This record gives sequence, C-alpha cells and structure tokens, in this order.
Amino acid sequence: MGLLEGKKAVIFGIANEKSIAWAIAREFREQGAELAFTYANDAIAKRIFPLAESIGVTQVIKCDVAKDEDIHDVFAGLGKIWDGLDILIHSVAFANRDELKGSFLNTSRAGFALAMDISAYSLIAMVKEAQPLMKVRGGSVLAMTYYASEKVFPNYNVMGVAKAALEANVRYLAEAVGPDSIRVNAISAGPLKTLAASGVGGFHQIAAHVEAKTPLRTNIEQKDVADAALFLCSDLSRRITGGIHFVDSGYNIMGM
Ligand code: NAD
Ligand code: 0WE
Repeated sequence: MGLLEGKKAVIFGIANEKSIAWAIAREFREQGAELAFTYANDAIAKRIFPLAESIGVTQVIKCDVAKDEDIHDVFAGLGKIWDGLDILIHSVAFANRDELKGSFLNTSRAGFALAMDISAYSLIAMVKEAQPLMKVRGGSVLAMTYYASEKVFPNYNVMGVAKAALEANVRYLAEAVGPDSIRVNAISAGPLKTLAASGVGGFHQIAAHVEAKTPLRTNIEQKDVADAALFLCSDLSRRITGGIHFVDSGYNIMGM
C-alpha cells in the first residue's frame, strides 16, 4: 500500500519534465495519491497536459498565482469534486530576469513587488483558500526554497529576499493553521538544472562548486526532493510543522 493512498493533492508549479513539481507529482502518484495540477499560462499548457495524461491526472487548471480570483477558482473547483484536500505543493517562483544579475542595489520597486508577490505572498493566498477543504481531515502544505534566503549568493538578488519572506510565511502559516491540523513546511533544495535555473549565468560553476565542497560531494537530483516531499506530505511526518528542511547534500552546514 502506498504512503499517500486515499490522499488528494494539488500541485502548483509544473512547467516541464525537469520541474521539481513534476518529480513530486510522479512520486505522489506512485504512492497512491489522486492529483490536480495548475499551470501559469498557455505556453505551459502544451507541455503539462501530456505529462498529466501520462500518469492519469485529469484535473489540470490554469492559475496565474498573481491573481486572487484564479487561486480562488482552483479551490472552489476542487471543492466541487473532492471531499477535502490533503496536500498542497507550492513550487512557484518568479523575478524579472534583469533583477537576477548585477548589483542588488539596482533592485527596482516594481521588480521587488513582483518577486515578492509571486514567490512569497502567493503561499498565503493559497493556504487561505485551501483551509476550508484541508481542515476536513487535516493536511500538509509544502513550499520550495533556496539557501540564498539566508546567505548572500551572487545574482540571486531579489529572489533571496523573496525566499526569506517565503520561509517566514511558512512559520506564520504553520501557527495560523496548526489548530486545523494543517502542517506547513518548506524544502530548501540544492541547485537543480530546471527551467527556472536555465539561463542563470554560471549555473555550471555553481554545480561544480557543490560537487567539490558539499559533505556528500554530489549535486542533488529532482528525485531527492520528491522523496523528502513524500515524507513531509505523508503521515510519517505528522508532528513536523513550520520547518525549513534542507535537501542539499549538506551544503548549508559548511563555513569554509
Ligand atoms: P520550474 O521553472 O520548473 O518551476 C517554476 C514554476 O513557477 C513554473 O512552473 C512556472 O510556470 C511557475 N510560475 C512562475 N510564475 C508563475 C505565476 N505567475 N503563476 C503560476 N505559476 C508561476 O523550476 P523549479 O526549479 O522546479 O522551481 C520550482 C521551485 O523550486 C521554485 O520555488 C524555485 O525557487 C524552487 N527551487 C529551485 C531550485 C533550483 O535550483 N532549480 C533550488 C531550490 C528551490
Ligand atoms: O529559485 C530559483 C529560480 C528562481 C527564478 C529564476 C528565474 C529565471 C528566469 C525566478 N525567476 C526567474 N525569472 C526568469 O525570467 N533557483 C534556486 C534557481 C536559481 O536561480 C538563480 C540561481 C539559482 C541556483 C538565479 C541567480 C543565481 C543562481
């Protein structure tokens, strides 16, 4: 029997077959969960529908997380077909490309607001709409973060500030929905070559650095994150909430 047998999960953030959220989706399906996907825009639709079909997922809903009404409609729709919701995966981040290079001093007011809105605020909006459905049986919310929230990484810039806000959101939300037996956690993943990491100047150098300097001397894979996500969204982690859990080959423990 799968660890997620009988559970219903909604997953935000699949763009293609390299997405962290796609690895999580496959793993959750193998473990018996019933899934719904959301996607940002029409450009992604042509990729996500075949992926969904390949693992028997029929609920695929358009949702721009910058829009309250889109988020509302996702959960209103799921409430009509599902008797409660057990799992919510937030695997979404965005900053304008020109904010992710050069000096942090050049961060614009609009660029700051956009990165915070899509990458951090959206978690609050989702949990607010999910709460009525999730409190039926209790549930687990999981977001994706990066260590550049805590330490300065070149070029990550405004995204580092947005991830710091996302991690604080995890703690505040965990307290806010804990009485409904809803848990909220984040995984802080090591660098992965996904769409969101493509075009990042020097990604190869970052990966080489991790391989040379981490305690485990290896980069992570999407499956490593999916396995940790399975634990954090299953009943095995029933008393774990509000935490940031590293899946990074141990990178975060190093000083020099
Ligand atoms: P990805 O590009 O596959 O996923 C990012 C997703 O965000 C995409 O599906 C994109 O459509 C979605 N998105 C962006 N703007 C949106 C909007 N307005 N509305 C709805 N969706 C929107 O890349 P990924 O690496 O799988 O990223 C997933 C998460 O993991 C992100 O939060 C990212 O910050 C985090 N993360 C990534 C890495 C890495 O190195 N790749 C490391 C740690 C954490
Ligand atoms: O969280 C991320 C990706 C965040 C991201 C990436 C992009 C690129 C394309 C957010 N918005 C955009 N907008 C775009 O237009 N990661 C952890 C991967 C990542 O992104 C970096 C990294 C790493 C690692 C950006 C700069 C430096 C390193």
